[in-house]
Amino acid sequence: MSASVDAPPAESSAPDHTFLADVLAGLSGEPKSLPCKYFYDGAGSRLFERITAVPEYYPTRTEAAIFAAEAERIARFIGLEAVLIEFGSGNSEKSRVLLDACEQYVSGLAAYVPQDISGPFLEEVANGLRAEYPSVPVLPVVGDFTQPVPLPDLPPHRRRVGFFPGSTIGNFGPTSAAAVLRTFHDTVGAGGGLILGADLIKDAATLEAAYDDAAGVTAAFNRNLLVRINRELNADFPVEEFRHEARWNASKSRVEMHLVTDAARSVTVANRRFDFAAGESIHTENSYKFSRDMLDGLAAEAGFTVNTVWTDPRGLFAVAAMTAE
Ligand code: AVJ
Repeated sequence: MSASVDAPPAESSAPDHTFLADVLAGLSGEPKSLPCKYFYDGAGSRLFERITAVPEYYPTRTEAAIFAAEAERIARFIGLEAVLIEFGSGNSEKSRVLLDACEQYVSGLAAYVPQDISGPFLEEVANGLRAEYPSVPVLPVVGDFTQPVPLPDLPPHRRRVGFFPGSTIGNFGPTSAAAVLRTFHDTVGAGGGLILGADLIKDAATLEAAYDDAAGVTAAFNRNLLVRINRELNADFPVEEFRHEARWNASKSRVEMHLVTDAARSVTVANRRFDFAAGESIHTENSYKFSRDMLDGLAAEAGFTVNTVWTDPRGLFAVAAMTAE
């Protein structure tokens, strides 16, 4: 996926794109940008965990509340003895509520397939789940969810249901988001399902506060990308001179995160010089927000039909259940 207005370099995942090449390309662009997938080094992952606990960042806790409130209906959508495939499973925390619900309401799953890029961590998580859910075969797959991944030997003739929570889909522009869902469609096959967590459009103040919390955790998360570039790519960003900014871009339906330098300066990355004008920004992330119509459209583009959209009483966040045609 290449750079364009809808699909910023934030999404590039081609194997030949190294961290260095992506950073040099992003800083050479006009406007300057950096890929948001590089936020998640050790410190970045810990900062993201802390973001999910700040009062302004509603998505994580709201989605969890929807899963809890709708557990039975979600389990019935997954169906009898299905294979549940989580894309970008991390610690599989969000799947536990679905594993519990499937056990309680639909006599369990035929298998749970967590897919993640980190192999060693995935094995550790899988072992924990096997101990906790002895009746569920846990079949981890190492891979990047933007690429089709060969699945392990799955129980045959079972409905496959994908699980993509957390509004991770919001990091992709419209074209790439449809491509990601199309990849999921190919994995679950016709008659399969997808449970997608997506953040909803709302007032600008709520959206901007969620990405610029008063405690400064999101600011630290954003700046940590420069800390990482300094450390790993021999760069000299004066990190504290880059101001965190969160902007709701209504026409593109996304919250943008930027790092802004108020003064003109030059920065060196791996012996290459990049000049910043006063007030210039580095665009570090897009977080797209959806309406019900946008979810229907996105699903349709990828060959899915939306069955149900569950939301919270305030209508902040959506969990969509869709079926692959
Ligand atoms: C992990 C992509 C869902 O966009 O809300 C949180 C990342 N960035 N605060 C989001 C994020 C700043 C988050 N996602």
